[in-house]
Amino acid sequence: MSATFSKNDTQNMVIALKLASQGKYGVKSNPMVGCVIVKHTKIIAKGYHQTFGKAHGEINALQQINHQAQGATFYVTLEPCSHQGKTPSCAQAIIHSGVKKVIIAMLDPNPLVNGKGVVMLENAGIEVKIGLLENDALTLNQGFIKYMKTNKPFVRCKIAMSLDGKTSMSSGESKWITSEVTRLDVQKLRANHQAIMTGSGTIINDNPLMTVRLDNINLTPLRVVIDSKNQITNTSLNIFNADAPTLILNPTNTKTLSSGKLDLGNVLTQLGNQGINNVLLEAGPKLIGSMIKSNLIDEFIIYMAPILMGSNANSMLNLVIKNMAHKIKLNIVDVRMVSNDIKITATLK
Ligand code: AOF
Ligand code: ZN
Repeated sequence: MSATFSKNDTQNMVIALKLASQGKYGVKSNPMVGCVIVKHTKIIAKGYHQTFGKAHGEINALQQINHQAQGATFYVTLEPCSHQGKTPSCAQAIIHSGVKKVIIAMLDPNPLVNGKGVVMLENAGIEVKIGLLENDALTLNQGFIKYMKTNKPFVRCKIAMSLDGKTSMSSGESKWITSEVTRLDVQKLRANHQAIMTGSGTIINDNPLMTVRLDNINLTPLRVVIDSKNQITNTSLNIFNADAPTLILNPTNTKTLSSGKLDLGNVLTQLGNQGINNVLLEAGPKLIGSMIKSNLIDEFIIYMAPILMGSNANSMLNLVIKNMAHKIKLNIVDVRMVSNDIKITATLK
């Protein structure tokens, strides 16, 4: 039977989730985790995981009350860790603080923890309830969860297109399809990813920077270029500037091959092994086609501008689909306006 929660419980977990999201620019491959400690219906401490390798959310909250939480209820967005990692076990710290009850949004998919944190708490006589606002917690840490379950990062594919589904003119020209406001939205999207991935075609045609350029935010996601034909030779291209690190993957410099060709699944596993949990794919129709074919895209963000680009223009996808039986089905999960453009969030069915 699933646990039941009060309105107060929900309110406290909403606060914990909001706190967690404040860690988004600092936690890198770790999960965002937030928590609140409540005594006699009053919040006595709040915390979140701020920086990769530093104190977990639970410890940041416990520190505020000198690790004294006798009889309190602890709300946390992820199961407290049972293991000694870069930092000591949070479940242990919670037990020592005298907490009476722990309410958890979701279990930790990390095999080092997965359920063991709950067992530790319960063995110490603490009441544990799991599953409050679980879907929100799952959405918050999509990248961390995907990596823990598959060793591959979560891949979000961003596309800017016209209302007739075109992404560039036949000459390659594509500046600009969407509005300036939308382009700022894309900058914010980049800031939420650890890597920005593209293909050699986009690099050669557009010479993009592929960096995050937002006021007061200093983030340098890894620029990853899939260069399956060794075409990137010009070292004065913008991606080679000092603003962010760049990784060019071609058949001569990588171990991610299968039968002599770059294997995109292996590329993602390699990125996952480097501590990258989420990737923003900003590529042309060829690479998007290959990524779809290999079933490597988790989510699309499509910005659709109120323009028509005509029949000579290139479409978002270079992938031949012969008949309707083979059409690729998507689930639209969100639609909203960004200035005059439509922003569609969709997942593969
Ligand atoms: C976090 N922050 O607030 C919580 C985490 O390498 P460590 O010692 O930092 O441990 C990382 C693991 O700890 C992480 O993969 C997750 O399973 C668990 N919980 N991690 O970074 C937190 N509560
Ligand atoms: Zn922990």
